[in-house]
Amino acid sequence: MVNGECGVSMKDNSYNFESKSDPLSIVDNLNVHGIAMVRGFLDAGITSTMKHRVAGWIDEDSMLVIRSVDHPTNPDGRQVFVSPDKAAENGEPELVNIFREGLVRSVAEEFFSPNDSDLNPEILLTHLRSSPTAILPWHFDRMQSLKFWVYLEDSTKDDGAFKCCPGTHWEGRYRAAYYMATGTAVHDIPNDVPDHRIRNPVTQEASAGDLIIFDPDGFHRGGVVKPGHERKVVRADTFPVNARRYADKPFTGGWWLRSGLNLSKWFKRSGSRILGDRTRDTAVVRERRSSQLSKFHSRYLGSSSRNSHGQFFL
Ligand SMILES: O=C(O)CCC(=O)C(=O)O
Ligand SMILES: [Fe+2]
Repeated sequence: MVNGECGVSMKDNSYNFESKSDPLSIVDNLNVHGIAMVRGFLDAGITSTMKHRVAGWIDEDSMLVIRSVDHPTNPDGRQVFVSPDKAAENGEPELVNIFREGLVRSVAEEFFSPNDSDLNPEILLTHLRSSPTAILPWHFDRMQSLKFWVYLEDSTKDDGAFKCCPGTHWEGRYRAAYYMATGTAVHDIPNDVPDHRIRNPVTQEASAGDLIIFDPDGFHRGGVVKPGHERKVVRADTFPVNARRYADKPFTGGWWLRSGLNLSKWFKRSGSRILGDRTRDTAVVRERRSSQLSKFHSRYLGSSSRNSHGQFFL
């Protein structure tokens, strides 16, 4: 690749994911870096309307809240899922206009084409507060998606701005695919990447109204929200239709891959590189808190047949 092409400067190892408000330029950045950034996606007026709306919706009593979820590492944080369609029926069309129409719709279509995707059926409103630990360890997501984030407030390093390692989405993809093909359930994919494996991380500071689009197959995490700081993001996750979820329904492809009939499960050593103790893969399955586990079991593995996208382990 020629120096400087695709926004990469080999000299100072900095990256530029900024994209024009154009689906093809965004998808090009996603393909190369796993992340794209559209500055000034929302104008000041809409950003301020959104801030006002979110302050109302994030309240548990709001009719639009589908469920609230504990944040795994930000104990004082608040996260609720809302339905954009219900909000529109309620005379509040902004979430639909932003996340289910226009640029976001075209990017999702262009990214997954010719496959169909389920475009942001639920929107996650997040308000994270100061905490001594980072917002999640370095990881890639177990379940495949494409994520759209809009910042409601300027977000700097001290506010815990999003971090990622550009280009690692290809590594995450093939890691996930290897585990799934050799009989591991999606919720058991070892996806937490130890810090010493992290190279060239980028902290993506952003202003209110900026849009970040990222492919969570890439290594990512949030920063540390410093005392006196907070982070407010609206996030929307798009899933390719028919992608494997955490739980496999009986007789689906994933269910057969997990069964004893999958020969790759027994012969995976022949399908992988031979490594020594000092060079082996040290990615891990994140330790699950018991409260998360019981929610997880009732939601994904229990009797409930609801095919939800909610996540307790990212
Ligand atoms: O909140 C963050 O900074 C990271 C969130 C994350 O891991 C995700 O959306 O997949
Ligand atoms: Fe994640």
